[in-house]
Amino acid sequence: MSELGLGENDRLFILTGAGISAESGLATFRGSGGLWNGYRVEQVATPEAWEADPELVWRFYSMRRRDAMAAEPNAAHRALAALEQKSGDRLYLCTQNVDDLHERGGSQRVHHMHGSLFESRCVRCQERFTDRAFYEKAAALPVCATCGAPVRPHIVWFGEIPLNMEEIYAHLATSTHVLVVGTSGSVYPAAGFVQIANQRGLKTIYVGPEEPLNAEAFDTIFLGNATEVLPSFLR
Ligand code: BV8
Ligand code: ZN
Repeated sequence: MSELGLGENDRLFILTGAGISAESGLATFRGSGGLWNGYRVEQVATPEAWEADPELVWRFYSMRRRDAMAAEPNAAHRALAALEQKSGDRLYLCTQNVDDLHERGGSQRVHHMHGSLFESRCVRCQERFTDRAFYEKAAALPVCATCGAPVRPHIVWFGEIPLNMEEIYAHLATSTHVLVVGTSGSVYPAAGFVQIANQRGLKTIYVGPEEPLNAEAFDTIFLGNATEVLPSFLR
């Protein structure tokens, strides 16, 4: 039985946020004083921002994609991958992050509820673009090779509906434990998952260096950096 208190038949729902990538050098949303190169994330991560200035939004995500490509996964990403190895399909990893460090840290199944920096879609015919070559040449605002319409980041902006919510709720309904790592609990519906877990009597655990806004909803809080705390769950 690890510090997580997982038994043989327990099922673990994991939610991660920007904090798990902080030690890989990727800025968090609120750690940077909520500003990205002078922009509030709510200003550039909205459909209105895209309508008003698609080039600015495309540049904002191209900068974040470059940062993500230059970053390396850390011991926290690798610990969750090792936990997946041990638990198989009894572990469901949902991330709010749009970087690919969980995958590069070894996790096989990752649900990006807010989309990914490495996926874009045509605003008209919805064609998806995921190959890296697309990004290398698409410095300026790309257009769809099929229909000529603009291509947008496949990212869930504020006011948009997170991806595969029914899949997330289904896993919350069948889990016995919820582990939340490195998220301030400031954005919904992600910040509300722990309340759903409480209503179902699940064991709820938080890991991070400071209490999240929804701290009162957790049974246990391990205060510390993810790279220090998560590997201890494997022992
Ligand atoms: C929706 C992709 C309907 C973009 C993101 C008023 C009240 C309540 C809600 C609302 C409201 N007005 C509007 C809303 C809804 C809104 C919302 O919640 N707004 C907030 C600002 C109030 N939500 C939405 O619009 C969502 N859609 O509601 O649709 C719906 C609802 C239910 C069901 C169906 C439909 C869509 C929101 C998605 C927006 N996109 N990301 C991009 O990346 O550019 S959000 C983005 O910010 C993240 O993905 C994440 O979700 C969120 C918060 O970021 P965090 O990951 O928590 O990072 P943060 O910096 O905040 O915190 C970092 C944490 O790490 C800290 O706690 C820190 O202590 C910790 N940390 C630091 N170092 C470490 C560490 N932890 C561990 N180790 C370390 N070393
Ligand atoms: Zn198209």
